[in-house]
Amino acid sequence: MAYENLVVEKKPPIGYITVNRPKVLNALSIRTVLELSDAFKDMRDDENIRVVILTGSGDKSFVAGADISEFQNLTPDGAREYAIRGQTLLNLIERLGKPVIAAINGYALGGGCEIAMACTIRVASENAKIGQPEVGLGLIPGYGGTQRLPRLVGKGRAYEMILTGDPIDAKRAEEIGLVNRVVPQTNLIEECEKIALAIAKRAPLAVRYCLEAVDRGLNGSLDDGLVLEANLFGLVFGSEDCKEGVRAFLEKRKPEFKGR
Ligand code: CO8
Repeated sequence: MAYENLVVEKKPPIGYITVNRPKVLNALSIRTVLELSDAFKDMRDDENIRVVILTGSGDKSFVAGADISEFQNLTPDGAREYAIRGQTLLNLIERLGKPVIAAINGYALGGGCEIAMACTIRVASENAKIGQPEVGLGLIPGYGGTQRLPRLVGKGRAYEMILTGDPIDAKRAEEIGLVNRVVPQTNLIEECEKIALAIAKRAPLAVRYCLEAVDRGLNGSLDDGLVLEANLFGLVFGSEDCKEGVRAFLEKRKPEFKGR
């Protein structure tokens, strides 16, 4: 697929996806959502890519939300389709089988906050402003904000953000656990790359199973999550990488993982 609204780059082991609509602060049009789905599937299927970094172009905005200009003629049924299309993309990101790091380089509002929350790890630049402003448009969040935000920061804090619609700054986002860390904008991608490379050194299958255990575990009961963890723990013992990791430790050398 030729991308009009994205810049996609691969420097294995890292893949980079940049939403590139700076004139509208990287707002997500329908086409952008479709392009993102295609780009993420490509990253998922490329075994040389171990971690994906998602960001927005320019120094002002990560993603300023869904493209509001496309809302004008939406019917209720069309709006439902619109929300499902976005939710499908965010589920794809959350369950990619490899980590996705959101490099939040400015505004992450509405759908922008929601897409960042579907990522595995969030790093924000000092100028970031993050929020769910939908109530100010007479809407409610439609790309998973009412579900992922309370899971990340707790019900009370999520209510405050969703009901006032007011964005919070990067420092506050770090305080409440909405972002993992805040860094100067000039270092943002470099900091994300450091995290990505630290993960890329580890066993790919083990990383994948950790993602699955945490993600699926959080959506169910503790008991079910523990069963899943035990099953995946058993499964990973059948991998060559597990044998290699244990052998390398005992032989006091670095492991060479193959993703098998
Ligand atoms: N959609 C379309 N255009 C946008 C958006 C957006 N979300 N955000 C900014 N733009 C455009 C502006 O219209 C403006 O265009 P132009 O130059 O042609 O006038 C350009 O980007 C620059 O924006 P501003 O001049 O407004 O820049 P400021 O620095 O003054 O303000 C803000 C920056 C505060 C980010 C401001 O632009 C703003 O409030 N933007 C809207 C933020 C917002 O409300 N986002 C949530 C949208 S709703 C949503 O995401 C729901 C997702 C789920 C959808 C499911 C529904 C079915």
